[in-house]
Amino acid sequence: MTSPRVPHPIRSALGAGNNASPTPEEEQFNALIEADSRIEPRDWMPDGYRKTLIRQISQHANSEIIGMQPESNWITRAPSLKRKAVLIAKVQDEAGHGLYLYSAAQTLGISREEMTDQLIAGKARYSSIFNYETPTWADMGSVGWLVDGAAICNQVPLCRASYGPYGRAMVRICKEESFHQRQGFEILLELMNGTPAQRAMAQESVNRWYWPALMMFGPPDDDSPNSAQSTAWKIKRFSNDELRQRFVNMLVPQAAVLGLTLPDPDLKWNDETGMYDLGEIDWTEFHEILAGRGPANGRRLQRRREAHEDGRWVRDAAAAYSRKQTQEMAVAS
Ligand code: BYC
Repeated sequence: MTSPRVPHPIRSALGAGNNASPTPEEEQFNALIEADSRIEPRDWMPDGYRKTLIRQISQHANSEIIGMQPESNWITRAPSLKRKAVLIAKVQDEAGHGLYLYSAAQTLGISREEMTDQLIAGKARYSSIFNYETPTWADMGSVGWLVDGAAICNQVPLCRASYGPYGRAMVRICKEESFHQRQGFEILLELMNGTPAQRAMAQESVNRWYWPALMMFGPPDDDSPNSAQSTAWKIKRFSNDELRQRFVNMLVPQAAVLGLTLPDPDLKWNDETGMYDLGEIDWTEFHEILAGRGPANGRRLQRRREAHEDGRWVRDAAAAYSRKQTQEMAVAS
Protein backbone atom coordinates (compact mmCIF):
# COMPACT_ATOMS: atom_id res chain seq x y z
CA MET A 1 0.00 0.00 0.00
CA THR A 2 1.64 3.26 -1.09
CA SER A 3 0.69 6.85 -0.32
CA PRO A 4 0.28 9.12 -3.33
CA ARG A 5 3.17 11.38 -4.31
CA VAL A 6 2.43 14.86 -3.03
CA PRO A 7 3.30 17.68 -5.44
CA HIS A 8 3.93 21.27 -4.40
CA PRO A 9 0.51 23.02 -4.29
CA ILE A 10 1.33 25.92 -6.58
CA ARG A 11 3.88 24.36 -8.92
CA SER A 12 1.41 21.58 -9.69
CA ALA A 13 -1.46 24.07 -9.96
CA LEU A 14 0.52 25.95 -12.58
CA GLY A 15 1.22 22.75 -14.50
CA ALA A 16 4.31 20.57 -14.82
CA GLY A 17 7.31 22.30 -16.31
CA ASN A 18 5.94 25.82 -15.79
CA ASN A 19 8.87 27.85 -14.46
CA ALA A 20 7.10 31.24 -14.33
CA SER A 21 7.39 32.89 -10.92
CA PRO A 22 4.18 32.81 -8.96
CA THR A 23 1.99 35.91 -9.00
CA PRO A 24 1.24 37.63 -5.66
CA GLU A 25 -2.20 35.92 -5.62
CA GLU A 26 -0.61 32.52 -6.16
CA GLU A 27 1.89 33.19 -3.39
CA GLN A 28 -0.91 34.17 -1.05
CA PHE A 29 -2.88 31.00 -1.90
CA ASN A 30 0.23 28.89 -1.43
CA ALA A 31 0.99 30.49 1.93
CA LEU A 32 -2.55 29.85 3.18
CA ILE A 33 -2.33 26.17 2.18
CA GLU A 34 1.11 25.72 3.72
CA ALA A 35 0.00 27.40 6.96
CA ASP A 36 -2.94 24.97 7.17
CA SER A 37 -5.23 27.96 7.00
CA ARG A 38 -8.56 28.07 5.19
CA ILE A 39 -9.30 29.24 1.66
CA GLU A 40 -12.58 31.19 1.64
CA PRO A 41 -14.86 32.04 -1.32
CA ARG A 42 -13.50 35.64 -1.40
CA ASP A 43 -9.90 34.39 -1.85
CA TRP A 44 -8.12 33.94 -5.17
CA MET A 45 -7.68 30.27 -6.01
CA PRO A 46 -6.19 28.35 -8.95
CA ASP A 47 -8.73 27.22 -11.49
CA GLY A 48 -7.78 23.58 -10.92
CA TYR A 49 -8.45 23.91 -7.18
CA ARG A 50 -11.88 25.40 -7.86
CA LYS A 51 -12.71 22.66 -10.40
CA THR A 52 -11.53 19.88 -8.11
CA LEU A 53 -13.67 21.17 -5.29
CA ILE A 54 -16.73 21.58 -7.51
CA ARG A 55 -16.19 18.00 -8.73
CA GLN A 56 -15.79 16.48 -5.27
CA ILE A 57 -18.38 18.55 -3.39
CA SER A 58 -21.07 18.17 -6.07
CA GLN A 59 -20.42 14.40 -6.27
CA HIS A 60 -20.69 14.28 -2.51
CA ALA A 61 -23.97 16.26 -2.54
CA ASN A 62 -25.37 14.00 -5.28
CA SER A 63 -24.47 10.96 -3.16
CA GLU A 64 -26.43 12.30 -0.21
CA ILE A 65 -29.49 12.93 -2.39
CA ILE A 66 -29.38 9.64 -4.33
CA GLY A 67 -28.44 7.94 -1.04
CA MET A 68 -31.92 8.72 0.31
CA GLN A 69 -33.45 6.16 -2.06
CA PRO A 70 -32.16 2.80 -0.76
CA GLU A 71 -33.39 3.63 2.74
CA SER A 72 -36.62 5.39 1.85
CA ASN A 73 -37.53 2.03 0.30
CA TRP A 74 -38.14 0.80 3.88
CA ILE A 75 -40.00 3.75 5.42
CA THR A 76 -43.44 2.30 4.70
CA ARG A 77 -42.38 -1.18 5.84
CA ALA A 78 -40.30 -0.45 8.94
CA PRO A 79 -41.09 -3.07 11.59
CA SER A 80 -42.30 -0.63 14.28
CA LEU A 81 -43.42 2.96 14.72
CA LYS A 82 -40.14 3.77 16.49
CA ARG A 83 -38.08 2.32 13.63
CA LYS A 84 -40.20 4.22 11.09
CA ALA A 85 -39.70 7.53 12.92
CA VAL A 86 -35.93 7.00 13.17
CA LEU A 87 -35.67 6.05 9.50
CA ILE A 88 -37.67 9.08 8.37
CA ALA A 89 -35.38 11.32 10.45
CA LYS A 90 -32.28 9.68 8.99
CA VAL A 91 -33.43 10.03 5.37
CA GLN A 92 -34.34 13.65 6.10
CA ASP A 93 -30.82 14.20 7.51
CA GLU A 94 -29.36 12.97 4.21
CA ALA A 95 -31.46 15.54 2.33
CA GLY A 96 -30.07 18.22 4.67
CA HIS A 97 -26.49 17.04 4.00
CA GLY A 98 -27.12 17.31 0.28
CA LEU A 99 -28.37 20.87 0.72
CA TYR A 100 -25.38 22.03 2.82
CA LEU A 101 -23.06 20.53 0.23
CA TYR A 102 -24.81 22.00 -2.80
CA SER A 103 -24.63 25.38 -1.00
CA ALA A 104 -20.89 24.90 -0.37
CA ALA A 105 -20.36 24.08 -4.07
CA GLN A 106 -22.39 27.17 -5.09
CA THR A 107 -19.81 29.38 -3.32
CA LEU A 108 -17.36 28.19 -6.01
CA GLY A 109 -19.43 29.63 -8.86
CA ILE A 110 -21.59 26.73 -10.02
CA SER A 111 -25.37 27.01 -9.73
CA ARG A 112 -27.66 24.52 -8.07
CA GLU A 113 -29.52 24.15 -11.40
CA GLU A 114 -26.32 23.17 -13.23
CA MET A 115 -25.50 20.52 -10.65
CA THR A 116 -29.05 19.14 -10.71
CA ASP A 117 -29.11 19.12 -14.51
CA GLN A 118 -25.79 17.24 -14.64
CA LEU A 119 -27.12 14.67 -12.17
CA ILE A 120 -30.43 14.00 -13.87
CA ALA A 121 -28.76 13.90 -17.28
CA GLY A 122 -26.58 11.06 -15.94
CA LYS A 123 -23.40 13.14 -16.45
CA ALA A 124 -22.45 13.55 -12.79
CA ARG A 125 -21.07 10.96 -10.40
CA TYR A 126 -22.47 9.88 -7.07
CA SER A 127 -21.14 7.22 -4.73
CA SER A 128 -21.04 3.69 -6.17
CA ILE A 129 -22.61 2.33 -2.98
CA PHE A 130 -26.07 3.67 -3.75
CA ASN A 131 -26.43 1.46 -6.81
CA TYR A 132 -27.09 -1.62 -4.67
CA GLU A 133 -30.54 -2.84 -3.67
CA THR A 134 -31.96 -3.00 -0.14
CA PRO A 135 -34.21 -6.10 -0.26
CA THR A 136 -34.28 -6.89 3.50
CA TRP A 137 -34.84 -4.95 6.72
CA ALA A 138 -31.34 -5.99 7.83
CA ASP A 139 -30.05 -3.82 4.97
CA MET A 140 -31.12 -0.79 7.03
CA GLY A 141 -28.70 -2.05 9.69
CA SER A 142 -25.92 -2.68 7.17
CA VAL A 143 -26.36 0.69 5.48
CA GLY A 144 -26.12 2.45 8.85
CA TRP A 145 -23.25 0.38 10.24
CA LEU A 146 -21.15 -0.10 7.09
CA VAL A 147 -22.12 2.70 4.69
CA ASP A 148 -22.41 5.47 7.27
CA GLY A 149 -19.40 3.97 9.07
CA ALA A 150 -17.31 4.22 5.89
CA ALA A 151 -18.68 7.72 5.29
CA ILE A 152 -17.52 8.84 8.76
CA CYS A 153 -14.01 7.43 8.25
CA ASN A 154 -13.77 9.28 4.95
CA GLN A 155 -15.44 12.48 6.11
CA VAL A 156 -13.90 13.20 9.52
CA PRO A 157 -10.60 14.21 7.83
CA LEU A 158 -12.63 16.33 5.38
CA CYS A 159 -13.64 18.54 8.34
CA ARG A 160 -10.07 19.87 7.95
CA ALA A 161 -10.33 20.31 4.18
CA SER A 162 -8.57 23.50 3.11
CA TYR A 163 -11.74 25.01 1.61
CA GLY A 164 -13.66 26.68 4.46
CA PRO A 165 -17.30 26.12 3.38
CA TYR A 166 -16.65 22.41 2.68
CA GLY A 167 -14.83 21.78 5.97
CA ARG A 168 -17.52 23.56 7.98
CA ALA A 169 -20.34 21.66 6.25
CA MET A 170 -18.54 18.42 7.07
CA VAL A 171 -18.45 19.14 10.81
CA ARG A 172 -22.21 19.09 11.11
CA ILE A 173 -22.61 16.21 8.67
CA CYS A 174 -20.17 14.06 10.64
CA LYS A 175 -22.09 14.59 13.88
CA GLU A 176 -25.25 13.32 12.22
CA GLU A 177 -23.44 10.44 10.50
CA SER A 178 -22.21 9.18 13.89
CA PHE A 179 -25.80 8.88 15.04
CA HIS A 180 -26.68 7.13 11.77
CA GLN A 181 -23.93 4.60 12.25
CA ARG A 182 -25.03 3.83 15.79
CA GLN A 183 -28.64 3.30 14.74
CA GLY A 184 -27.44 0.84 12.07
CA PHE A 185 -25.32 -1.00 14.63
CA GLU A 186 -28.31 -1.14 16.97
CA ILE A 187 -30.59 -2.61 14.26
CA LEU A 188 -28.03 -5.35 13.61
CA LEU A 189 -27.51 -5.95 17.34
CA GLU A 190 -31.23 -6.45 17.84
CA LEU A 191 -31.41 -8.86 14.91
CA MET A 192 -28.35 -10.75 16.20
CA ASN A 193 -30.10 -11.12 19.58
CA GLY A 194 -33.21 -12.42 17.82
CA THR A 195 -34.28 -15.67 16.19
CA PRO A 196 -31.99 -17.83 14.00
CA ALA A 197 -33.83 -16.42 10.94
CA GLN A 198 -33.11 -12.85 12.07
CA ARG A 199 -29.43 -13.65 12.68
CA ALA A 200 -29.19 -15.25 9.24
CA MET A 201 -30.83 -12.18 7.67
CA ALA A 202 -28.28 -9.88 9.36
CA GLN A 203 -25.31 -12.01 8.25
CA GLU A 204 -26.60 -12.31 4.68
CA SER A 205 -27.01 -8.55 4.49
CA VAL A 206 -23.51 -7.85 5.84
CA ASN A 207 -22.13 -10.34 3.29
CA ARG A 208 -23.65 -8.22 0.51
CA TRP A 209 -22.66 -4.79 1.83
CA TYR A 210 -19.14 -5.38 3.16
CA TRP A 211 -17.20 -5.27 -0.14
CA PRO A 212 -19.21 -2.42 -1.70
CA ALA A 213 -18.61 -0.40 1.50
CA LEU A 214 -14.85 -0.89 1.07
CA MET A 215 -15.17 0.41 -2.51
CA MET A 216 -16.67 3.68 -1.24
CA PHE A 217 -13.14 4.89 -0.45
CA GLY A 218 -12.34 4.94 -4.15
CA PRO A 219 -9.80 3.08 -6.28
CA PRO A 220 -6.47 1.87 -4.87
CA ASP A 221 -3.88 4.63 -4.40
CA ASP A 222 -1.85 3.62 -7.45
CA ASP A 223 -5.00 3.94 -9.59
CA SER A 224 -6.34 7.18 -8.10
CA PRO A 225 -5.63 10.00 -10.57
CA ASN A 226 -6.93 12.82 -8.36
CA SER A 227 -5.33 11.94 -5.03
CA ALA A 228 -1.87 13.46 -5.39
CA GLN A 229 -3.12 16.91 -6.33
CA SER A 230 -6.01 16.88 -3.85
CA THR A 231 -3.57 15.93 -1.08
CA ALA A 232 -1.18 18.72 -2.09
CA TRP A 233 -4.09 21.15 -1.85
CA LYS A 234 -5.04 19.68 1.55
CA ILE A 235 -8.51 18.76 0.37
CA LYS A 236 -7.70 15.11 1.01
CA ARG A 237 -5.72 14.43 4.18
CA PHE A 238 -5.34 10.65 3.85
CA SER A 239 -5.18 8.37 0.84
CA ASN A 240 -8.02 6.09 -0.29
CA ASP A 241 -6.17 2.97 0.90
CA GLU A 242 -5.22 4.50 4.26
CA LEU A 243 -8.85 5.32 5.02
CA ARG A 244 -10.07 1.92 3.81
CA GLN A 245 -7.57 0.26 6.15
CA ARG A 246 -8.61 2.47 9.06
CA PHE A 247 -12.24 1.49 8.43
CA VAL A 248 -11.53 -2.26 8.51
CA ASN A 249 -9.44 -1.88 11.68
CA MET A 250 -12.47 -0.21 13.27
CA LEU A 251 -14.98 -2.79 11.95
CA VAL A 252 -13.31 -5.98 13.16
CA PRO A 253 -13.87 -5.44 16.92
CA GLN A 254 -17.40 -4.14 16.28
CA ALA A 255 -18.23 -7.25 14.21
CA ALA A 256 -17.04 -9.37 17.13
CA VAL A 257 -19.43 -7.58 19.50
CA LEU A 258 -22.27 -8.11 17.03
CA GLY A 259 -21.36 -11.77 16.49
CA LEU A 260 -21.14 -11.18 12.73
CA THR A 261 -18.48 -12.53 10.37
CA LEU A 262 -16.90 -10.16 7.88
CA PRO A 263 -17.00 -12.01 4.53
CA ASP A 264 -13.27 -11.89 3.79
CA PRO A 265 -11.47 -15.23 4.29
CA ASP A 266 -8.11 -13.44 3.95
CA LEU A 267 -8.81 -10.92 6.70
CA LYS A 268 -6.22 -11.46 9.41
CA TRP A 269 -4.20 -9.52 11.94
CA ASN A 270 -0.63 -8.78 10.89
CA ASP A 271 1.76 -8.37 13.84
CA GLU A 272 4.39 -6.69 11.70
CA THR A 273 2.19 -3.92 10.31
CA GLY A 274 -0.05 -3.68 13.38
CA MET A 275 -3.06 -3.74 11.04
CA TYR A 276 -5.39 -6.25 9.42
CA ASP A 277 -4.40 -7.72 6.05
CA LEU A 278 -7.33 -7.54 3.64
CA GLY A 279 -8.38 -9.78 0.76
CA GLU A 280 -8.56 -8.61 -2.84
CA ILE A 281 -11.35 -6.20 -3.78
CA ASP A 282 -13.19 -6.91 -7.04
CA TRP A 283 -12.44 -3.66 -8.84
CA THR A 284 -14.22 -4.91 -11.97
CA GLU A 285 -17.51 -4.61 -10.08
CA PHE A 286 -16.59 -1.05 -9.02
CA HIS A 287 -15.78 -0.01 -12.60
CA GLU A 288 -18.99 -1.59 -13.92
CA ILE A 289 -20.99 0.53 -11.47
CA LEU A 290 -19.08 3.68 -12.40
CA ALA A 291 -19.90 2.92 -16.03
CA GLY A 292 -23.61 2.88 -15.12
CA ARG A 293 -24.04 -0.91 -15.15
CA GLY A 294 -24.65 -1.58 -11.45
CA PRO A 295 -27.69 -3.38 -10.05
CA ALA A 296 -29.74 -0.20 -9.53
CA ASN A 297 -28.04 2.59 -11.55
CA GLY A 298 -30.90 3.06 -14.04
CA ARG A 299 -33.61 3.04 -11.40
CA ARG A 300 -31.81 5.48 -9.10
CA LEU A 301 -31.52 8.08 -11.86
CA GLN A 302 -35.04 7.49 -13.12
CA ARG A 303 -36.42 8.03 -9.59
CA ARG A 304 -34.35 11.20 -9.20
CA ARG A 305 -35.75 12.55 -12.49
CA GLU A 306 -39.31 11.78 -11.39
CA ALA A 307 -38.76 13.47 -8.03
CA HIS A 308 -37.37 16.53 -9.81
CA GLU A 309 -40.50 16.74 -11.99
CA ASP A 310 -42.81 16.10 -9.01
CA GLY A 311 -41.15 18.98 -7.17
CA ARG A 312 -41.45 21.45 -10.03
CA TRP A 313 -44.65 23.07 -8.66
CA VAL A 314 -42.93 23.63 -5.29
CA ARG A 315 -39.98 25.39 -6.92
CA ASP A 316 -42.34 27.48 -9.08
CA ALA A 317 -44.44 28.44 -6.05
CA ALA A 318 -41.36 29.36 -4.00
CA ALA A 319 -39.99 31.49 -6.86
CA ALA A 320 -43.38 33.25 -7.31
CA TYR A 321 -43.57 33.94 -3.56
CA SER A 322 -40.04 35.32 -3.56
CA ARG A 323 -40.85 37.62 -6.52
CA LYS A 324 -43.96 38.85 -4.69
CA GLN A 325 -41.95 39.56 -1.51
CA THR A 326 -39.36 41.52 -3.50
CA GLN A 327 -42.08 43.59 -5.19
CA GLU A 328 -43.79 44.31 -1.85
CA MET A 329 -40.50 45.40 -0.32
CA ALA A 330 -39.81 47.67 -3.31
CA VAL A 331 -43.26 49.29 -2.96
CA ALA A 332 -42.80 49.74 0.81
CA SER A 333 -39.36 51.40 0.51
N1 BYC B 1 -18.17 6.03 -6.22
O1 BYC B 1 -8.94 9.77 -8.15
P1 BYC B 1 -9.99 9.23 -7.26
C1 BYC B 1 -23.23 9.10 2.55
C2 BYC B 1 -14.41 8.26 -8.85
S1 BYC B 1 -22.77 9.83 1.06
C3 BYC B 1 -18.23 6.69 -7.40
O2 BYC B 1 -9.56 8.46 -6.08
P2 BYC B 1 -11.00 11.38 -5.59
C4 BYC B 1 -24.61 8.65 2.74
C5 BYC B 1 -13.87 9.64 -8.59
O3 BYC B 1 -14.93 10.56 -8.45
C6 BYC B 1 -21.01 9.80 1.17
N2 BYC B 1 -17.15 7.26 -7.97
O4 BYC B 1 -10.99 10.42 -6.86
C7 BYC B 1 -25.64 9.23 2.04
C8 BYC B 1 -13.01 9.86 -9.80
O5 BYC B 1 -13.84 10.15 -10.92
P3 BYC B 1 -13.78 11.59 -11.68
C9 BYC B 1 -20.32 10.11 -0.11
C10 BYC B 1 -15.99 7.16 -7.30
O6 BYC B 1 -12.08 12.35 -5.78
C11 BYC B 1 -26.94 8.74 2.18
C12 BYC B 1 -12.45 8.48 -10.07
O7 BYC B 1 -13.32 7.56 -9.45
N3 BYC B 1 -19.01 10.51 0.28
O8 BYC B 1 -22.43 8.95 3.37
O9 BYC B 1 -9.63 11.89 -5.27
C13 BYC B 1 -27.21 7.65 3.02
C14 BYC B 1 -11.04 8.29 -9.54
O10 BYC B 1 -11.00 8.33 -8.10
C15 BYC B 1 -15.86 6.51 -6.08
C16 BYC B 1 -18.24 11.34 -0.48
O11 BYC B 1 -18.62 11.75 -1.54
C17 BYC B 1 -17.01 5.92 -5.53
N4 BYC B 1 -17.01 5.26 -4.38
O12 BYC B 1 -11.38 10.38 -4.38
C18 BYC B 1 -26.16 7.08 3.75
C19 BYC B 1 -16.93 11.76 0.15
N5 BYC B 1 -14.58 6.58 -5.68
O13 BYC B 1 -14.48 12.60 -10.79
C20 BYC B 1 -24.86 7.59 3.62
C21 BYC B 1 -16.23 12.87 -0.59
C22 BYC B 1 -13.91 7.24 -6.63
O14 BYC B 1 -12.33 11.94 -11.86
N6 BYC B 1 -15.43 12.39 -1.68
N7 BYC B 1 -14.76 7.58 -7.61
O15 BYC B 1 -14.54 11.35 -12.95
C23 BYC B 1 -14.18 11.91 -1.55
O16 BYC B 1 -13.65 11.81 -0.44
C24 BYC B 1 -13.43 11.53 -2.79
O17 BYC B 1 -14.07 12.13 -3.89
C25 BYC B 1 -13.34 9.98 -3.01
C26 BYC B 1 -12.63 9.73 -4.36
C27 BYC B 1 -12.51 9.36 -1.90
C28 BYC B 1 -14.71 9.34 -3.05
